[in-house]
Amino acid sequence: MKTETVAMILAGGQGSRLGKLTKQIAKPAVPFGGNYRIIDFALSNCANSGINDVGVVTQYQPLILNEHVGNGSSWGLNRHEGGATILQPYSSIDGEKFFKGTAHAVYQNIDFIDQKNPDYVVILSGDHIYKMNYEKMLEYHKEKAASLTVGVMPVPWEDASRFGVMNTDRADRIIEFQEKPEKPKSNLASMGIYIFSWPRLKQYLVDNQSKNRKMEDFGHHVIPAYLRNSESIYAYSFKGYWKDVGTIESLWEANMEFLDPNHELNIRDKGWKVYSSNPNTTPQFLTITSKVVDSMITDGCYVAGEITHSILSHNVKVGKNSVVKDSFIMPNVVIGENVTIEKAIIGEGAQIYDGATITGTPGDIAVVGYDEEVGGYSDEK
Ligand code: ADQ
Ligand code: ADP
Repeated sequence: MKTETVAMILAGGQGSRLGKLTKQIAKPAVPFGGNYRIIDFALSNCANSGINDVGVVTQYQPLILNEHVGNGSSWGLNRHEGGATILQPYSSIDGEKFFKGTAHAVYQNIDFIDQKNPDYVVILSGDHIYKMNYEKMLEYHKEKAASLTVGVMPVPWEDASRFGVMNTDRADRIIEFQEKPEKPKSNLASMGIYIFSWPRLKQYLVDNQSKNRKMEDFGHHVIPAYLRNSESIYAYSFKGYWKDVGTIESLWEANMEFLDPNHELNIRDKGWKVYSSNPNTTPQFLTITSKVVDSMITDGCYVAGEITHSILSHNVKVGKNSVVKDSFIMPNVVIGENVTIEKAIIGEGAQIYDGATITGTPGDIAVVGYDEEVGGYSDEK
């Protein structure tokens, strides 16, 4: 069985910068936008781009992720051959339980990829919010006869050192690359989205492993090795919304942007649907005391309080005289009566008791962790 393209979604990250929100859950499984989890964007992009063979490489706290992704049928990924396959860290190759880095994670799954015998492998991160057609990038990869194509975007100079950055020639061939440099020479950033011609990548991963050369991370090792050997590496410019929701502030901001009906991350776009798998729950119920404006209220919610410019994920309860403003409430949260929540992210399953006040500022968003309980004291962080 021959597949032209296999996608590998790297979904192992702990997301340590999300603190309390990722203690029990891997970053790609973190809820987003009421109905979704972060990884839904990469999975939907694959489905919409006609890539039906998807490996999801897990590592840290994979339970919720496994449950959520299943066989990929929610994204339409099992309609054809393939579907989504969860790839767990295992110890067979070198006795190590955890994957070391992005390239090592792919190396450990060579058998999975080879079984599909693809020409190309698309490597993606499970923690980005964006809509992108990988098919167009693949066409570009073929046109350039590249052995690697990197998805790129300019970023503000002050952020450049958080990314892999590069310089290109006039034909967009990458001639210089620095992974998260202290002094960036460019603000053209790698999105961590790669298309590799598989036989060549496999050669690098296998040969170097046997020579004991480090080939653990794409940014630190693989791209520099490709450059040293004058492989043809091209930059593919992505124009559109793309966000690494790796910090509390960026996660909050992306949810607030998601609320904006005119935002370019238009969720009602019929031409590029974002799919998810959600529990089957009751319709939302808004009581006579409720007031809801400028907000997304998901199935299973019960609202008796006042919701302004906020997202309530499924099965959230908001009691009487409680006010929720400019906030993102994750699934299964119970908010009592006389509660004030403003500029906050409330983690999945949290309990907010009567009279509590949780308020943040745009630079310092208030956070309640997964399953955390908050009593009637203020400014819980
Ligand atoms: P980072 O995002 O910092 O930089 P990294 O943390 O290594 O790169 O992880 C990339 C993705 O792979 C994340 O989604 C992470 O969760 C996942 N991951 C990492 N190791 C894994 C493993 N062993 N098993 C499974 N999943 C794993 C990268 C590039 C930069 C680029 C940015 C863009 O290295 O050059 O600029 O992405 O965000
Ligand atoms: P942040 O974006 O907050 O820095 P990431 O999601 O990028 O967090 O993860 C940080 C790094 O830690 C990643 O390279 C990931 O592979 C690694 N990592 C995550 N979980 C574990 C774990 N359980 N054991 C070892 N390394 C891990």
